[in-house]
Amino acid sequence: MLILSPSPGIHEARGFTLIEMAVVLLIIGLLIGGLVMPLSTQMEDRRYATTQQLLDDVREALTGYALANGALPCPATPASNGLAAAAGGGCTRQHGFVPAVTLGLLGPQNADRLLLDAWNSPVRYSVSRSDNDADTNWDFVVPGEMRDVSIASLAPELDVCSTSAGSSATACSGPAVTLTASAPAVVYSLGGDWATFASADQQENTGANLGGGPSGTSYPVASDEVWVMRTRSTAAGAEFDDLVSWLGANTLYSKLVAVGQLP
Ligand SMILES: [Ca+2]
Ligand SMILES: [Ca+2]
Ligand SMILES: [Ca+2]
Ligand SMILES: [Ca+2]
Repeated sequence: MLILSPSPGIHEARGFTLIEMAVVLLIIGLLIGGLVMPLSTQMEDRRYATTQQLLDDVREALTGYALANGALPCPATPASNGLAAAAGGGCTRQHGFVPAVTLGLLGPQNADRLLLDAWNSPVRYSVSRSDNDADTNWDFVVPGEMRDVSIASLAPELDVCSTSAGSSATACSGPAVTLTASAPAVVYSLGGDWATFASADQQENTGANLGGGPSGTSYPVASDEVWVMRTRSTAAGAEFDDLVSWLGANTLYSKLVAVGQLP
């Protein structure tokens, strides 16, 4: 005789209870939420990491250029076709852009031949204008000047602080907030909010404008010798997503000595 109805034991083992279904749906919901919701955050993280790597590459290229030439390159301008903007072998431009063509750096460029960060904004580059032997040639950007002045007398003056509070045009407010007070060069990105850069700390990294290139764009650049670098924040009034990197003077000296560019 056929038994058409399942035994009570099999019937109880079938399917999911409502509570089990609710737990499964909850887990799926959390997984989807975890993947979808912070997608913009993940993309921003990636842009930040990509730009950090780009700044590292630029620093390495700057160091290599100094090893070969005994000086750092002058910054580029929107009108210099990606080349170091130097007139007659000198350099009188403190704030500008990475001279990507001079450095042979590959990467996306805009219509003004400026190397772009992950937010399609040009990577900024500033140099020391220290002239300790007072011959009107800036010591770090004119070939032979570092050697002429000698290590003991070289005095790069660029500062990076962890806050803009209390800073002057030439220094951070004190040692506790000073990341460096003697950088020969600073390389920086204004991050995703490069067009607005709200907050005092981000405004510390701008202050002037530089244009004159084929695109007609006028770009905000630094205006003095002080920058701010700190952790990212989206807090209203305290926004910060800039990336500021610098060459270490002593690292540069030791490498230049090793290849005979400095005695
Ligand atoms: Ca000099
Ligand atoms: Ca200074
Ligand atoms: Ca920014
Ligand atoms: Ca500043």
